Amino acid sequence: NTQTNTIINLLPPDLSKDEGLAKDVANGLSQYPKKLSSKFFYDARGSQLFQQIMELPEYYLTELEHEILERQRKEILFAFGTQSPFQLIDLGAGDALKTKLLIKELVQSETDFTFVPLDISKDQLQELLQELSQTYPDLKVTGLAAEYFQGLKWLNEHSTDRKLVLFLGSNIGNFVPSSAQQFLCQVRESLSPQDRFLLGVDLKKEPEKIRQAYDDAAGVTSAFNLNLLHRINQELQADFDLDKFQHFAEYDPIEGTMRSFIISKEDQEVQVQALNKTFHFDAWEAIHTENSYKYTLKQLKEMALHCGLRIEDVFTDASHGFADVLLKP
Ligand code: AVJ
Repeated sequence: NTQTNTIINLLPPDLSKDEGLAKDVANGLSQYPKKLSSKFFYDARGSQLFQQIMELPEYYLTELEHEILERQRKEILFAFGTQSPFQLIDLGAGDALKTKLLIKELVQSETDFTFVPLDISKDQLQELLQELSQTYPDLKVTGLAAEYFQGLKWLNEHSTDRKLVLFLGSNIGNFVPSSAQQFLCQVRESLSPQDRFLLGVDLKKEPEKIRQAYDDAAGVTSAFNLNLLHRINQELQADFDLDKFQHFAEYDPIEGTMRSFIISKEDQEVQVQALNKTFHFDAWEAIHTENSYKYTLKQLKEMALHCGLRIEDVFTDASHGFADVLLKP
């Protein structure tokens, strides 16, 4: 069976993130409308800023999902059924803040399981393993440095344990609906009949509440968004003047799309040395940097059904603003 208390690295050694960023910048800033991918938010500084976002009063998502996992963790684990040894697989684990609520419950009830945090950041995994070994010396942990489906495939080849796959925090919201659909179907492909998938989704709600979660009064989300330009300055030797750009966030209640932008406050040119390119920005031209999709349970049910996944249970907070949905192949 799978080795524990170690990190298994499935990422190619030269998976240079810079190359990914360079490509994204070269393509995204030559198009109209301009765009950059939200997956590049998370350098060291960006990850720190995201931690701060999760503590903001406006960013309700974390609090609501925390409430769900805090109050209903027993029910969630009971619905899955923890009698036989299983793997608790956390896709994009990060600091596993919410997963730790489940881990705590499982450890207290002396359940036999292996925690498998999966992330593309080896540093994050290292830190998480370190911390968990101190809190729970007997916990079995296998860190997987991998892309989502590469990791799931590897686990299927190396273990016969049942699986509870987690994709929490409304991370699915960053996918446009067609990609979210594809993602669900790919997860479905990796599941055996006894396995389950717990998906965290932010639900449609009062539009102004959603908008403010992405445009907080303290300006942390603005700093998080603009950090993308800072990162491009650092890693691709660009000369973005952050004072000449501003954060803008709008919610489209029909599509359920929270969109974030970086707006050029004036007509300007920016040089990116590593690309040997200059990009022109018109006054008030926008760069689209992120989508955070919001769903209804009905929409989610249909997307799941399309891939042969059924909703076994829905766990929501008291305000029905967020849901952790237990899906069954
Ligand atoms: C980490 C993708 C769930 O979209 O709500 C927070 C990222 N962006 N504030 C989200 C984010 C701006 C977040 N996810």
